[in-house]
Amino acid sequence: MTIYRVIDANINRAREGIRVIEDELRFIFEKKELSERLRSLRHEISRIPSLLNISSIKLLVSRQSQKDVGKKRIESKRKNLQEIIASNFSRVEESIRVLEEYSKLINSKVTDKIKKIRFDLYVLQKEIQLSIYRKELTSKLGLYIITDEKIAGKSNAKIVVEAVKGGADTIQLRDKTCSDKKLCTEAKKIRTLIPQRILFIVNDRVDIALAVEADGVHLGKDDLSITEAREIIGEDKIIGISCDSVKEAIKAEKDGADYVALGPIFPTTTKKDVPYPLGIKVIKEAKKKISIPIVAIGGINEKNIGEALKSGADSVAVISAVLKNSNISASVTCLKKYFSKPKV
Ligand code: TZP
Ligand code: MG
Repeated sequence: MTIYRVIDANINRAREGIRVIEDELRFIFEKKELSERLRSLRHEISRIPSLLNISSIKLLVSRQSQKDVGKKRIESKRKNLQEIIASNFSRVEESIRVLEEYSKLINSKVTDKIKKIRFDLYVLQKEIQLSIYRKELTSKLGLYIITDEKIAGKSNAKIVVEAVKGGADTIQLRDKTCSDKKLCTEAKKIRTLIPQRILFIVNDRVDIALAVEADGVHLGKDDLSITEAREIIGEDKIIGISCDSVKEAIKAEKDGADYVALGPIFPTTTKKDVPYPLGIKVIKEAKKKISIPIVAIGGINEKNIGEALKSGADSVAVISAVLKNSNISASVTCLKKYFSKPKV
């Protein structure tokens, strides 16, 4: 039957498309759970012919690749990894729709099962593409400067202007004493001072991060949970979380955090309610167990930043070593030298 040829082509197209996405998630983005969910959908697709009572031999017999009139069509170009995923999802969803339609001619009871696969794919596509979008954002965390008006003896806005000038990659607005009204006004102003290439994170306050269109929020132990914050802030924003052990970092990744701030690595006087310094070894241990970025924090300065980065920290967050210097911009530039140029 000629429709077997259509079924064979679309089963192959769907499985191959899923494999492309699966491998990108598995080997490039290291998203184990998402890649496994795709794998199980791929297996469901492989079972469609048998649900339609078509043997693999019959499908092979129907195959006529040599005389396929579409075989010489030129493949489209891809700009980046996200585009590879998007176009392969379209390809897979289209194939499933074709299978769905043709299954109506063979056994309409199977049609509903195929339709369910298509809807599972839509859900998974959204989750995968947004999670990769956030992964790409967090790959830019780099030198992470946190504001503190008391330590700097300057306004948050002034700190931000100098940090931007010095070459900060991420700026976090952290002010635990300000009123809501003032904090929101300040955050709005700061949003205008931070160019798009630099990440802007708001500490503690999911509502304010959302209101000022920051890139994300940073949570601690007394703040909303990751799940609660995600519901409010949405899937296109970063959620970072403070952790003081490898165990906490593993849990944070499972709960859906986009990065962890791990520390204090070295002695610090900036934050009082923190445990004894964890030392460099915690970065090495966490690196083996989690795949989201690790931001080393606590007592980082020019003398130890190199060691933190060499131990596997993807980013380094600094308060006093930068803000205590009257020339914030110069001290940011000095720390920035320890970050190698991004790999192309
Ligand atoms: N979380 C863990 S240590 C710390 C925070 C916010 C303070 C980091 O400040 P400093 O001055 O860079 O040690
Ligand atoms: Mg907090």
